[in-house]
Amino acid sequence: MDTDSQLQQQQQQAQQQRYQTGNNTANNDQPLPEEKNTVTLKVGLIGDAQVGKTSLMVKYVENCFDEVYTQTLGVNFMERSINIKNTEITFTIWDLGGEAEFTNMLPLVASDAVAVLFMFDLSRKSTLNSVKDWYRQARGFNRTAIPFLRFN
Ligand SMILES: Nc1nc2c(ncn2[C@@H]2O[C@H](COP(=O)(O)OP(=O)(O)OP(=O)(O)O)[C@@H](O)[C@H]2O)c(=O)[nH]1
Ligand SMILES: [Mg+2]
Repeated sequence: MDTDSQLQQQQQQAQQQRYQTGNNTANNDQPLPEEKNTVTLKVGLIGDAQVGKTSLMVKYVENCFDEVYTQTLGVNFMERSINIKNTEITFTIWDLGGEAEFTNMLPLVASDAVAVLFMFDLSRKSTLNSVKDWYRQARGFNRTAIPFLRFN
């Protein structure tokens, strides 16, 4: 047997072995599984007390609603992930208690957020008036977040 034939025979044997062992990736015949992208987006919820910030967050993350009011003392935090095509998007939601005493924690909620929801209660005009002030203060800590106005 000449050298060319020997070489061909060796190649065929190696190929056959790869099929038998299921290892057919040596020559990149099979595509590798696609890597999953992950993105984390921070969203802030800001507005006067009792406008429904925590309720909105809990509804979005746990799909439940509680009629009993529990005041947020400081900052609440929840997260929810969704998949779009090959990307896992995790929303981290930061919810600031609306009483004036918690305003010093506004930087925690506003900084690095990609979006801020300014919320008010349609049945209380004062909560809409406050939005201007919340917006002004939040902008002081974050000039790039996309602002949304939402009422309940
Ligand atoms: N009718 C009605 N009630 C709501 C709605 N959203 C929330 N509530 C009620 O309003 C009250 C206050 O809701 P919260 O979500 O706790 O308000 P919050 O803005 O987080 O209040 P703080 O934590 O004090 O800042 C609760 O009794 C809720 O059940 C809504 O869309 N409609
Ligand atoms: Mg709350």
